[in-house]
Amino acid sequence: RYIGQRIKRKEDPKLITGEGRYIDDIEYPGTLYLAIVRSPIAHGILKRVDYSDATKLNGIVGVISGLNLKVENRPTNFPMATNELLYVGQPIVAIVGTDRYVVQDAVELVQIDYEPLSSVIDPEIALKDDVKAVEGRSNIAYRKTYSAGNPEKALEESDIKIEEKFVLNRVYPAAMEPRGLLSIYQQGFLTIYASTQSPHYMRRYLLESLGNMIKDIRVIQADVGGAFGSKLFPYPEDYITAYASIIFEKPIKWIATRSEDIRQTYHGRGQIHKIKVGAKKDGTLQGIIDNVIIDLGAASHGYYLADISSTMLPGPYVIPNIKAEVYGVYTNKTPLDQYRGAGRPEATFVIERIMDILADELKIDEIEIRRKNIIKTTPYVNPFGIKYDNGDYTYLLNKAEKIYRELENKAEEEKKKGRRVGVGFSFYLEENNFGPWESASVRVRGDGKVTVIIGAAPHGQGTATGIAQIVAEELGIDLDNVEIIWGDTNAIGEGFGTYGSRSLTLAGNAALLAARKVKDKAIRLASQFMKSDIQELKYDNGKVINPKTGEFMTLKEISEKGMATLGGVWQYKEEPGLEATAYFGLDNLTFPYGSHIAMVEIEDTGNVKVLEYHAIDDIGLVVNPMLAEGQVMGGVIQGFGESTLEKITYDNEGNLLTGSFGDYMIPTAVESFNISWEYIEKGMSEAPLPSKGIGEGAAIGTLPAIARAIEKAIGKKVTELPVITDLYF
Ligand code: MCN
Ligand code: MO
Repeated sequence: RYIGQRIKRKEDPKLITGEGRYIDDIEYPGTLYLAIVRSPIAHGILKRVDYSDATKLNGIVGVISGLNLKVENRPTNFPMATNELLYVGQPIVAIVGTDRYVVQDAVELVQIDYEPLSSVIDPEIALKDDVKAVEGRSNIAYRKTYSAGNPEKALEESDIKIEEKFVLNRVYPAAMEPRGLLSIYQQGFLTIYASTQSPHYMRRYLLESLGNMIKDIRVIQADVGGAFGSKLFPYPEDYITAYASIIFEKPIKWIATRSEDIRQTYHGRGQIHKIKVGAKKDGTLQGIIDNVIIDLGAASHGYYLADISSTMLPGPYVIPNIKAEVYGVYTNKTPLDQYRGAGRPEATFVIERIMDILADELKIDEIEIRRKNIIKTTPYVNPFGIKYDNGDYTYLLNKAEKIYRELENKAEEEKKKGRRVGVGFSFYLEENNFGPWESASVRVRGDGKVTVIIGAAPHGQGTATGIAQIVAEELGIDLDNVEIIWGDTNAIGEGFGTYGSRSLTLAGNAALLAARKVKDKAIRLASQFMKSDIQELKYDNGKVINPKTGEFMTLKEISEKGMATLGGVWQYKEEPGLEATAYFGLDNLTFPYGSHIAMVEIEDTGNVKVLEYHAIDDIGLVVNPMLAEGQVMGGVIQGFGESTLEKITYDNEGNLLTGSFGDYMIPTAVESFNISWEYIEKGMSEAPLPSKGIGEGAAIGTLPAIARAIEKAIGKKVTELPVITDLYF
């Protein structure tokens, strides 16, 4: 049996022996390189572009400017600015040449004349809508109200009211590998190798814009050095490079430099929540009113993140009266999009901060206040109509409380010694498995081994191993006889990719259903080969057997028999081919939950040192606890960075001040710490294989736990991420 086992990743031998092939490792004969001339200012009118000097350089093949394509919710000029410049770094011109250095040199020689306009950087100023971020448009790009019950009245009737402003600053989804692609044009066909989370999305998007210029596009995902939500949707550079390769009929590569990547990869978070909360003396929540501002940057496509944050704001608590007023504002900054957790970290940070602050105000224990408000039975429909599937939240809360109390006792001892120590607790409930469905094909090869092709596109999670476990177990064959293929639009018709912690559950269940179809097919074929009645046969551990006679055929034998006859005829009634494709979608998202407990020390330098860290999750059935644990570890460290170090900072003119790893800090091995993880399996999902996702949970649960731990260690209220501890000294 494989499900539930801690099995090492099948993906790793290649990667740890240096056999991985990331975009920039892929060499194709005759490849040209592309570099981009970008807007030097945050807002202005483009007057003149002069690239005559640039084209004189030896090795320059051509220039592309003025490319405009219609793509929903993207900047008015997309993928290139043709009149209005909307943010620093917006592409204006692309230069194509024979090597990567000459195109960079050429970029320096391009002259851009522009007339500056006032820019809008602060999202709260943007909301006033005096100065426009985009000429002729309201800064309010998105507006929505979510409302349930009567929050105004509930607040009035409350014993206690609090008002707070919570800020989650913008962050950079710092993947080890910057973005990039190689686009190869041949006789009307485009083959694109990309560092992406979804080859199928990329193909669909590019076909929509460039489809009339070519016959078809095949997108192949190279090995990907991290993505964290930022490589899901195609970027301007993807359109420009694909277009350039069509125009010049050449293979063309574009790879972001690190500073390009920090500036131009869509940033995450960027939300402000101004909340009013009412509660009874005993801590029972009465009502919440939240004014949500999301800093969209120069394009509106990130608005959906505010929807997720707002509708998940109630979290695991009963709050009948609640309202969220959502404002998505344009600013003259890099556009915003999803980053690991995509809206749920923001929601969880806000509701958990509310719990802790209320507890302090009312002098109630922080676990007690949660227990009082937590949802007691599931399924549960939250006030905004989101249906939480199932779980035993109180059980997990009680389990986590034990760890919390222990750490509290330890912290008391340390404090007596004069150390600045604090323990933080968070409870999170999230939604995942986004995207309508996923596809998988299971094929038994002629030699009896099994190939599984999935539409999901894992890129570091190890999901291929998890799915191999599912298929090997279902077919009753050795794990070594199952290989997973992914990341190629030619290998499987349609699919979605890897995001929203969906791959194990959606692609895994599709693979499970496809494997079941293959088993049925094996029985039907075997019945013909063995000349026995279908009813007499059953599938058992990689074989089709006739229990009466003891006769059997292995999958390998069935497959071989279907392939063997050279020059023969197909004399059977059943179609040949031991393969099947299945699609799987859930009619409701899945809702995992968990708790994080952190004990930190604030050192005299202001440095936040994590002394102990514990996480408990319920994600339904866990297929591979080692992989799930790996996700939690990565997510916690990332969440720690977001809570204490990472902040995308612009000056008032819209220049990025944190444009390198010298200024933008991410956690390294030095800041990392031990994490202990456990799981319970009480909230099974409604899928045949009843799992939920774990890819983002830790990035959600960490923020409020760390924030609270710091708050307790320094004795000052925390309302903003990252927490800059120096400010409190
Ligand atoms: N798993 C399991 N049992 C479950 C659920 C998952 O054993 N019930 C295992 C899976 O086999 C897989 C891993 O846990 O190895 C995560 O699976 P899942 O929760 O389905 O998430 P996805 O595979 O869809 O991964 C996406 C998720 C997201 S949305 C972001 S953002 C993120 C994350 O994964 N980006 C990552 N983790 C990342 N990890 C790496 N290394 N790189 C990224 O870019
Ligand atoms: Mo994601």
